[in-house]
Amino acid sequence: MARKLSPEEIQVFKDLFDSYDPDKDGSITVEEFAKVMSSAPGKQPTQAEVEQIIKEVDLDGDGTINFNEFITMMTGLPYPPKDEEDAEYSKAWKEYEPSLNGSITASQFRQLMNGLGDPVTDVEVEQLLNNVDGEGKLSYKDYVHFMKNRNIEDDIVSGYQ
Ligand SMILES: [Ca+2]
Ligand SMILES: [Ca+2]
Repeated sequence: MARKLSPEEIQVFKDLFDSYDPDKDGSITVEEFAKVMSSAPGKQPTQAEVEQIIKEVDLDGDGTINFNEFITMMTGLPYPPKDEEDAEYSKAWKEYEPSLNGSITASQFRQLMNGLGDPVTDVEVEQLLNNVDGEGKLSYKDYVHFMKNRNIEDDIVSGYQ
């Protein structure tokens, strides 16, 4: 699992980022990047080379490097770190309820869990829906909460095996 950056490390990156971003607008343009590169010793990169670097680092495609992209470039790891579990949960949920703001029914929930290869028992569904709003529907928040608690229980159980 990716190690989280400490606040001190983030501050170091922030200072470095600021030195690339003299107008402090929160993004490094091709021009700003080229300026730093050209003040560094060694071979001067061409405009095309700088553009190429920016292109590789520019994850959101806006033509500049923001702070998150900068850290990703420096560490070689996605920043902010993605919670892979959450991504998996939301992907499965979106097949039934794309906005993440609505709710799904018990039978949709069952299908969703089957799709994850993690079927739920009737008792689990019943308990879950009883704990929720009494309308027999499940919000995204309830679902994530359930998934997290369920995995913790699984971990505890497998810890004794
Ligand atoms: Ca700037
Ligand atoms: Ca960008």
